Amino acid sequence: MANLVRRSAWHLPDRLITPEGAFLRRRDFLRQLGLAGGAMLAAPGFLRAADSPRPSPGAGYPYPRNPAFNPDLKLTNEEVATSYNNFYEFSLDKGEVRLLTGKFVTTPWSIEVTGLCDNPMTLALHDLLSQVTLEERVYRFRCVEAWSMVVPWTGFSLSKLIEKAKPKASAKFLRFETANRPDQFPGMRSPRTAGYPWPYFEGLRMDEAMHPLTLMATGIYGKPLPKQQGAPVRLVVPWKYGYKSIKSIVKIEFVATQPKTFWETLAADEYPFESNVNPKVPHPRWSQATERVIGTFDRARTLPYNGYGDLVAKLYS
Ligand SMILES: Nc1nc2c(c(=O)[nH]1)N[C@H]1C(S)=C(S)[C@@H](COP(=O)(O)O)O[C@H]1N2
Ligand SMILES: [Mo]
Repeated sequence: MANLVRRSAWHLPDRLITPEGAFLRRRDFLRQLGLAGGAMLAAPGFLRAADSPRPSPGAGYPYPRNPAFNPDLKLTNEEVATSYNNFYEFSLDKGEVRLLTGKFVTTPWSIEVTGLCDNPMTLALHDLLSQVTLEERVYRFRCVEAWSMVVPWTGFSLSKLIEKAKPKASAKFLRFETANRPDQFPGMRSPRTAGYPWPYFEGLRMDEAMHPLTLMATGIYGKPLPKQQGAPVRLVVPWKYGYKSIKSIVKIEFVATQPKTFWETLAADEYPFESNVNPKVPHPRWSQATERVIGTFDRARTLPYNGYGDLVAKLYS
């Protein structure tokens, strides 16, 4: 069984292959979620476990790793992952981003949850974090530019926050927004990018947002998120191209119709709303069949849904 999986679906360099143990633990996880056999549940089992209060954002690291999430994948070197960033509010140059974050203030921080819901709220991040349980998950992350990494995120399922807000039946999508701080984000003022449609915004369907894989991340490599990675809280949607994983979120709005996104506004034919990782659909200007695994000399085959098809393909059938 594991062999079959390796040969047919997981054409990755040896050390990126999910060993059998991890694969089986993952099946257990799917069963827990009720995803293995059929029905897609909105608020599955493990979410209920998430009730013990936790202290402020900086505290508690590292949080326990959830063994269901491919824990045996070889992690991208931390120094590599945290110095190679797409965060256009700072720079177009991935290596430069982290050097330009000096003025960015990430505490205190609050998130406004608004729109079509019965319980709109503006929550201080430390209050929100006292109401959820953080855990660590190792995810593959695939940028549309055909590079990828494997990193341990710390966070909680976005569904927990959505449930608190009590969305109305008319809420079919979520719209996310990054902080709007030209004084702290040099890319919002620099000639090449000042004209972009700031602040950065993204969107998900409600079922995508409720999916247990969809993570609100507050940490990486067992530490609070560094600024260049989207501190203090960002989205991670591992089966979609990286730009869907919006950083430094200040606002989440429930809306009835599909919202526009930052990248769609800039180039709709290149960055459509859905943007699921798909090796068979090339970007108009390059192939998506393979990816450069940063921090290594490997090129890996890109997997449909970035390897999460068993968990998410049903959303698109
Ligand atoms: N606010 C904001 N969020 C963003 C971006 C950005 O420029 N601004 N870039 C996106 C892109 S293209 C990618 S690949 C990921 C990169 O995340 P990382 O730097 O943590 O690897 O962030 C995404 N989220
Ligand atoms: Mo990206």
